[in-house]
Amino acid sequence: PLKCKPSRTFSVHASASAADDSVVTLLDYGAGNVQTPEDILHAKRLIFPGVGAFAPAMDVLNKKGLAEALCAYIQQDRPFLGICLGLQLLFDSSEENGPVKGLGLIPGVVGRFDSSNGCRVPHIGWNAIKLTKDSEILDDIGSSHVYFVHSYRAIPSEDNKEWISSTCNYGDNFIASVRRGNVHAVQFHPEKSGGKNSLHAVKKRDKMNSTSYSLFLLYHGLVCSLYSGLSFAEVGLSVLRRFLYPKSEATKVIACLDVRTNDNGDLIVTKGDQYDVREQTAENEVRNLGKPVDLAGQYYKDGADEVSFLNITGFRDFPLGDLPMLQVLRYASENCFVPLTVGGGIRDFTDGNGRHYSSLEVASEYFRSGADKISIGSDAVYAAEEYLKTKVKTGKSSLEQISRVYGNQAVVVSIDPRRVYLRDPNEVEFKSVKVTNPGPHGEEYAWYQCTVNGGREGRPIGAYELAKAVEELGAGEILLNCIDCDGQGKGFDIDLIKLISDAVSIPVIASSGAGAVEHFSEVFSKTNASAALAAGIFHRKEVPIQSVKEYLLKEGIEVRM
Ligand code: 1PR
Repeated sequence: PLKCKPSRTFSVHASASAADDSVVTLLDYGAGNVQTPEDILHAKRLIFPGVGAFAPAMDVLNKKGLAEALCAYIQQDRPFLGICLGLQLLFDSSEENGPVKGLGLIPGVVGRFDSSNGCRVPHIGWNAIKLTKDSEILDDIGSSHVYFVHSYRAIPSEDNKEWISSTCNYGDNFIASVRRGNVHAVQFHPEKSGGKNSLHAVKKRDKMNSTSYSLFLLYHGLVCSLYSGLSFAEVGLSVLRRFLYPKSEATKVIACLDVRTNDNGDLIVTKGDQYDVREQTAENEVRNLGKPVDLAGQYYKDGADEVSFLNITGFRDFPLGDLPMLQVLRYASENCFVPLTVGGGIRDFTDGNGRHYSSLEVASEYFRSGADKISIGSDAVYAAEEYLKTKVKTGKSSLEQISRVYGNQAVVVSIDPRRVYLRDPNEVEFKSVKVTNPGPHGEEYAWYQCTVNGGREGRPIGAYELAKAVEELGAGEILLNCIDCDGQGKGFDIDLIKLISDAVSIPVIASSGAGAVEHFSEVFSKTNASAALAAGIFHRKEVPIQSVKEYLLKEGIEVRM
């Protein structure tokens, strides 16, 4: 239900009427939505996902009179579930672009994670939580890890301790959830925390008929239905485990779908060799490896921690004209309860009729269609070049605008570098590394030249310089490809990934070249990558995601099983 297109009110049962207690109101204050304070005051139960950054969210809530209505609703102890920013807004204030005043219902200041203690910020990943009191809605979490994506967090204190129902450790011990009476809020994303799910599983487990099932939903405040279908014994064990052994962060395995239209006009998943996606046949057709929605659903079931869609011809097509891609996202998000990232073509655009679309509008449409994060390629390269040249942050680049409105945790920068060998590191002004495997003429060094337009054009900037610049401009994560390794199955470019993951304090996703389970453990043990992404081996069913995770676990690397 949480993946419904943002709506005012919807029902968990097709037959429910507005007077029915099973009607859930989803508070969506953004995107020109027309919600009013009355919608809140008349809600039977309210879910508040809270999207974007703290300041713009509070601004809208105040301007529309929603803040007052929300406070009244919560103070009356009516059923409420806040998610992520929907938790943070309950506190006194936030340091995000602030200080900014919050709803003031829970004492405390929402502050930024401290990256100086070695943790990457934003915090994007799967962590175990420690229950501190009966939270009712957390007792059914089937997985021992839940998904977080945030740069700011609230800290437990004497003043707010009566609210806290669970905490999590990520450098700091922070508040993972709060509960008082019927009011619940979670910092993590239950709707993205996978688990065996789902409504059906819960229903089956408790042998409920429709009526008692509906009561169950009401009683448990809706969200627990998003969690696993484990037996009570398993649930009990998992709860006990979390009390006793809260774990650290799990590494992530990401499945990537390179999507484009083939010569017949069908949207397909393709996969290139060093970015060349055409078959070496007389027809030279685009390699077709399946349908995007089907594959995404499959990878979710197989245990992928995230799924990425890259619209690889987005640089030349206008994404808002590419309705099938938006539809793919909508359908995929109905069946994938892990985070979805989408990239390709995110930039300002003027169409044939002279109508201008900002990159923010493009990104907003992707978010509305079900994306949790957007990924910017070419446009981030231009923004970084400009920034390095002028040393001025104009605030106008797509990267800056989108991260300002949606928060930097929602903005990934995808880098497409190509290795350029050097005999002497002083031959170029860009950062180079001593490579593990010398070049074709015995060169011992290389720099990594950034490219745009799907690797078609090299730019005068290195991956190292780009990564540092985009971090300063507001990127929350880096997707680090390598054209030389793409589709080769010989392993990730460890030299490159080490260079970049040591240079920035935001999370880095290692990509390109995975061919065996050992390649995943190698990248996690030799570099500071937070996640590893693969495409070809999953599409060709050479290595199942489950085997990758089992191998990592065997090697002592924490994963979400
Ligand atoms: O420049 O903002 O429009 O974004 C375009 C996006 O499309 C970028 O993220 C860019 O990486 C991607 N892209 C463009 N052309 C291609 C291509 O392959 N011809 N795909 C492309 C990039 C690389 C990875 C791939 C990994 C893992 N593909 O996404 O999935 O290399 O593959 P492997 O495990 O099989 O080795 P913009």
